[in-house]
Amino acid sequence: MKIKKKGVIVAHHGVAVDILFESGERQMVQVKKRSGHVVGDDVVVSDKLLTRLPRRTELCRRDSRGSIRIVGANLDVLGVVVAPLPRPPFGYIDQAIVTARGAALIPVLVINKCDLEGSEILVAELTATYTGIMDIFVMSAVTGEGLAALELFLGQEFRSFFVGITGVGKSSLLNAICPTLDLRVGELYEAGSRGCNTTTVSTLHALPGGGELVDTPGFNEFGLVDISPEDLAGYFPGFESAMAGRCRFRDCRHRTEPECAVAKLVMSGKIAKERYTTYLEILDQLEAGEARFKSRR
Ligand SMILES: Nc1nc2c(ncn2[C@@H]2O[C@H](COP(=O)(O)OP(=O)(O)OP(=O)(O)O)[C@@H](O)[C@H]2O)c(=O)[nH]1
Ligand SMILES: [Mg+2]
Repeated sequence: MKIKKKGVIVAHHGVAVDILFESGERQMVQVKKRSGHVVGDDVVVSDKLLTRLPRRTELCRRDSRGSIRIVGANLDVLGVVVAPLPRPPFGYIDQAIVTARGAALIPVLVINKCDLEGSEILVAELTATYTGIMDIFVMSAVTGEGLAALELFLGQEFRSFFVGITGVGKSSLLNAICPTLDLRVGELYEAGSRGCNTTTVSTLHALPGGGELVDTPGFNEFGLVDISPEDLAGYFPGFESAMAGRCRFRDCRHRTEPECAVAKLVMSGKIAKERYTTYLEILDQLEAGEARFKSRR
């Protein structure tokens, strides 16, 4: 009888996946180039034949070419890592939060490099916008400031996934939490530098204080997948209070439609004007993507 072993994919190297079995043993198993397996996938291996088990959650994004990429499976938390340098592109944090909520993951914001001069400005900006919307961790992978609070949070048996543009310090943070890992980190970031990816493969690691964390290659685009323009407001950070209210039209996109619950809250100041403006810009992008998709069919 063939022996079946259950494990989890801890890294994907194109034509092979690295599997950690329940016994603690590890094995590389060959897979087809576009097998569709991702880090976090539960698998059963029998005689080098790999079967993927159903996913509990799935994190996807749309890249700059418009293609959908599944980036992780069976996750609980999406940690959006930002830094004063390099700064997050416009809409990045909001798109990440919308994606996390759409995929039933808990979003958290990690503001790294708080040791850098001038970082207070970014911290003040982001805490003003996102306090009450998600947990915010202000920290430095270099000095260790704020690390204990993040470790405590991640240690709740969560499987967490860090995203953020290249150079914000995702691998440095994981190294600070697990000093034995020694992941490769990039050169010191300088303003205006091209910012090539240092991390090229997503890898899953067990943390000493409990929980697991996936380090990922930085990506600049966090295009939304499976979120329709009508659904966007329901996931949009800062619009939580509007969701109890009802718009006149069920497919209201909250632009200029009459009797719109979101517009009323913007008028009364319960939704910040800046939040509403950002929502409209992301809605524009989503509608443009929808139009492109329709014209291709
Ligand atoms: N001052 C300061 N520098 C940091 C901190 N964290 C990381 N860095 C530096 O930022 C640069 C990039 O760090 P990485 O950890 O490689 O960044 P990354 O997000 O993993 O980048 P990719 O793998 O390319 O996506 C390195 O030179 C780090 O030393 C921090 O808290 N403070
Ligand atoms: Mg890295």
